[in-house]
Amino acid sequence: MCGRMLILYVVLSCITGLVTTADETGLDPNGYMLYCPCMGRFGNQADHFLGALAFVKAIDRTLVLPPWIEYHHDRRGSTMIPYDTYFNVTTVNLYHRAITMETFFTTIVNQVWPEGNRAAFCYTARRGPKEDSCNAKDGNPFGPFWDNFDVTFDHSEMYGPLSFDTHYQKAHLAWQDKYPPSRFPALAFTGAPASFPVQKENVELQKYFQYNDAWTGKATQWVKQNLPKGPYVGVHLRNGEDWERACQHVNSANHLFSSPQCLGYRNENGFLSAELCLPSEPTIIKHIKKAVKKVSAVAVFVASDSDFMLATLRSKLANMGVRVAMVGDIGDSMSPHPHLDLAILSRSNFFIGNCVSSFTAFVKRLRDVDGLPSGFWAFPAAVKKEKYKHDEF
Ligand code: GFB
Repeated sequence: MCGRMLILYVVLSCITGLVTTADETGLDPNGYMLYCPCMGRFGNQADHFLGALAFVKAIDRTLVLPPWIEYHHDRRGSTMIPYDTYFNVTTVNLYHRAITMETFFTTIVNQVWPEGNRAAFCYTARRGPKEDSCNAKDGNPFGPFWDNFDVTFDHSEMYGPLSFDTHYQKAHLAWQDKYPPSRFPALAFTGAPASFPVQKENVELQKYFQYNDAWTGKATQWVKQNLPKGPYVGVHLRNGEDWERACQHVNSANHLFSSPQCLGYRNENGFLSAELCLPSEPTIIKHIKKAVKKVSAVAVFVASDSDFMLATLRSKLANMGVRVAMVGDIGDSMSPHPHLDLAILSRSNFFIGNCVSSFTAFVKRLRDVDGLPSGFWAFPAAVKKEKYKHDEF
């Protein structure tokens, strides 16, 4: 009986891949993958994370989950926030084996990736103090990121022309061939091995990228304390100075940042416009009114990087009897935080976001996992309405 159980276990393990996850030392014989999410702020890093997740699965190494890199107005440089401060590591492991970078560096680093033979991986040489090098620690956040873990690189590995798009070209075989774990137990990338915006094929991986209980709880608590009981509409107003400048490029390209999320990756649903990027007040009011009616909302939750338009919204929506609220308003005991906004937006009964913004894109993807409806300012444009495949409102 015991023997049969063992055979069954071995067969099952081979099928599920368990046998390759760790040898008797507890280490992954297939090796590890590390990267610096060195481009952009949270929305960009989140897009990259999904690509990195698809890539690490294809090359079948353990993902070392990097901390989030944050930039604060009141602090110089960058701050590293462990992955699991906001997100759930267990759900990532449902897709592929992963450990946090903090765990990696406090437990197994010396066995896996001892000092003295650490390579930094980049597609091609980066500009910096050294010739023909990844210059992996040159500049912010590159230097501070690796310093956070006391990493010094001994040499560079330029991996071009290998690709990290493993969906079409069987690229993973080339990686495994060129960089076997026996010689390269850890691949440490100078930037994320992923594209921005997220590749269409990787959007669905959002289901493994979920808030932890602490942040889900904070959002629930905020809603309970600050909104009347009932459905609410969540809106993202991206309108700071950086955004105004970025939106000036709408006429010179087919896409800007995350615009494929509504326009389609090949513009099959429409084209960029100033209104899509930086919607006018009438557009914002019109969409919110429609959404409030659609879900019989009792409140509107506003998130913004700059102008929350609270006075305007309260006055224009006065006859609809909805409360208009934001985190950190007078009397609110909770402090504003991008992840609190994201978590509250992600569970609203209807969400209206900015199609061009990757901050919006994160919310939209989270909501899609739960089948919650979302829309975008000024989308669909009237002319493309018949092609619109998303939630109409
Ligand atoms: O996340 P992110 O890449 O989104 O960068 P976009 C925008 C940052 O602004 C966020 C803050 O990470 C937040 O720190 N932010 C934006 C917000 N909206 C909100 C909000 O509603 N609430 C709070 N609390 N914070 C693009 C970048 O930003 O902006 C491009 O993708 C470029 O790389 C461009 O920098 C100008 O995609 O919206």
